[in-house]
Amino acid sequence: MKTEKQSMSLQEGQELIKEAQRLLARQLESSSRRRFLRNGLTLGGIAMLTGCDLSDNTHVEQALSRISRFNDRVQGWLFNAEDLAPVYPESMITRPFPFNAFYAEDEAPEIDGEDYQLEVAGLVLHKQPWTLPQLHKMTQISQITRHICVEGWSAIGKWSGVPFAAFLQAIGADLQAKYVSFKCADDYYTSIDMATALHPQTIMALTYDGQILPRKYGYPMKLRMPTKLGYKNPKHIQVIEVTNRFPGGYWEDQGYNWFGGS
Ligand SMILES: Nc1nc2c(c(=O)[nH]1)N[C@H]1C(S)=C(S)[C@@H](COP(=O)(O)O)O[C@H]1N2
Ligand SMILES: [Mo]
Repeated sequence: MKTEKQSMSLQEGQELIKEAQRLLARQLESSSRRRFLRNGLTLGGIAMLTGCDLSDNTHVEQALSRISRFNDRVQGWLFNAEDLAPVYPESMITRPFPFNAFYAEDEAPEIDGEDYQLEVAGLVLHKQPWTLPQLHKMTQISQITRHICVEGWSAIGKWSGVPFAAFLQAIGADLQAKYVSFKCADDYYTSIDMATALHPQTIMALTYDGQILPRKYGYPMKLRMPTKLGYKNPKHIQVIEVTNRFPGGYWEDQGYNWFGGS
């Protein structure tokens, strides 16, 4: 029996693929991933991956979001916990380092460091909140890495803080869990895969360029991950949760690719 999908003309099919590729190109910012999809996708491939009818726009959107989740899995497989992001000399630090958020710089949250309590939740043994002095007492590391924003700029900066793997150990996190999610003092939230959480260059940054993390860059604490794009690096973190339930994110829920590797 002839289904509607099979009766789509070759030209319609090609149009659909072009539309899919345009949407994907917008959605997936990493050029290597884009190449993988550009070369790898055919209409049959899309239908097979998603198991869904591609004859209207809603279905295309749904298919694309499922492809993006498929792409998350591919990025997860390709991610090597031992591969380090490039590091740079002090002389290459970008000054001034750009500010970015979904609001203007003077609207950045104002957080009182004395009252600050970092909540930990989910699959962790020790749920006591953390104060700022407690975080500063832990062993700190420093790194100069490149931050890449999908809005078309990148900049080299120097952050120091607590290796996130050490913090996860300290709170007795279930390191087999799939996700770590972050809620911030603004409306922003995000989540990452456990492999990236445990990556040696993933740090809870408490300083920027030798100074206490300035308000605009995420005071009192941000997660700095040179292996992820800018929009996945949460500033002003208030709650950290270890979970197996997919948490999504502020930009990710609007179509940005969830894995967001750089
Ligand atoms: N809490 C919070 N974190 C955030 C954002 C935000 O709007 N709110 N924007 C993200 C984006 S898109 C970028 S590029 C970086 C910018 O960080 P910077 O101001 O330190 O350069 O923060 C990321 N983390
Ligand atoms: Mo960004």
